[in-house]
Amino acid sequence: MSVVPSAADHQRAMAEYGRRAEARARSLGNRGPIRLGPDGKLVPEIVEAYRTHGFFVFQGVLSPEELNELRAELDAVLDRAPVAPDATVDRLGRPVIDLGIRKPPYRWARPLSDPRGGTDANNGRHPAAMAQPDPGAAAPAWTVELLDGNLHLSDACLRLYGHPGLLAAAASILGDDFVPYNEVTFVKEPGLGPSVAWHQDGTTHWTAPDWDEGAHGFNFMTQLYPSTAANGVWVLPGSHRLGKADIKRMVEDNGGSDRLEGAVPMLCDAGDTFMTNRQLVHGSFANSSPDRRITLNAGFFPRRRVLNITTRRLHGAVETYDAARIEARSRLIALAIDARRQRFPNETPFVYRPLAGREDENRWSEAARQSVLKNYNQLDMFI
Ligand SMILES: O=C(O)CCC(=O)C(=O)O
Repeated sequence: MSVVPSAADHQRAMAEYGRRAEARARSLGNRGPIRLGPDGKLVPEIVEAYRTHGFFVFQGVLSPEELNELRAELDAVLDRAPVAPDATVDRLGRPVIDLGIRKPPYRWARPLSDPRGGTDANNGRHPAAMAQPDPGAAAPAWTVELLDGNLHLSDACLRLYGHPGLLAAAASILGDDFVPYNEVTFVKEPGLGPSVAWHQDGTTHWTAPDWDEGAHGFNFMTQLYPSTAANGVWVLPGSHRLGKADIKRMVEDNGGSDRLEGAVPMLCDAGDTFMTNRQLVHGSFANSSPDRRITLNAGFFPRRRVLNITTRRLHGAVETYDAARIEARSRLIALAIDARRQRFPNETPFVYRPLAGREDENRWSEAARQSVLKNYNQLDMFI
């Protein structure tokens, strides 16, 4: 019978694991500000470091002003969440408001649990369970672990989505005609945040004859608080180039421990953004630490890996993404660029090539909030 560790024991074990890996993480040479060359694309050193390790840490992406706006809006969204999946009040005791959002924006988990590891959930893509420390008697029954649809939940998130440096990075890695995936927020409250068991993202192209290291795109993961070894996402550097990993076997070969050797934590300060290949073996541990993590994910794909591709979603539905679907979803990039232009008029806006010249059709306004933004994530595309 496995013993449930106390949160304090788990925190100690994570601190020791983190100490061993932190120096390696910092020595990889894959961190720095977004640097673009005269062609408006990432300088080759950044592209090379990203290709080698499967992630790059962009430092100083958010100004203090933008960071504060994002924190305040995310707090407001979390304050409005029902306290439990079937609750009618939020954590401030107010009646829950119906936002008219079709896809449920909140996902809950039991504190410090592993909701998916070692189960068949998500087509069994998290094959090994993580340690699930005891959160203690004072912990609430539920904690929000995920927000789905960042752009219609927070205007600050919409503006971040139009960030010229990040969009230039996307164009550099994926081509000018890159297309969107989805936008979700991972919430890891101190002493409560559940784990996300080791996995690789991507469901479609693993066995394609032309599979390559970039076949399933990447996620930007913007951090509203420092990302540490204890609360952050860990990755196996370089694993994005090696195809589908046998994660169950890796954990077995590691003596059954989820603290895989060779993995490193993605470390950064508040306001930094990771660019993380979705094929990397990655995961995060129960957050037994005293430090909160909030990550804003925004994913992007190469167009040729999406256009006219038929794929099965994690929950089983089969979909084909035609050019009209891609264009409708990509309008959110143009809308975000305009929302950002209105808020930060001194910045040079990014030009999203597939919709260049159509800026007037994609102006940000209260009318566009209703007609384009609300429920935009019904059009998310999953490969
Ligand atoms: O943020 C986390 O803890 C997990 C993120 C993750 O697994 C993902 O973005 O695919």
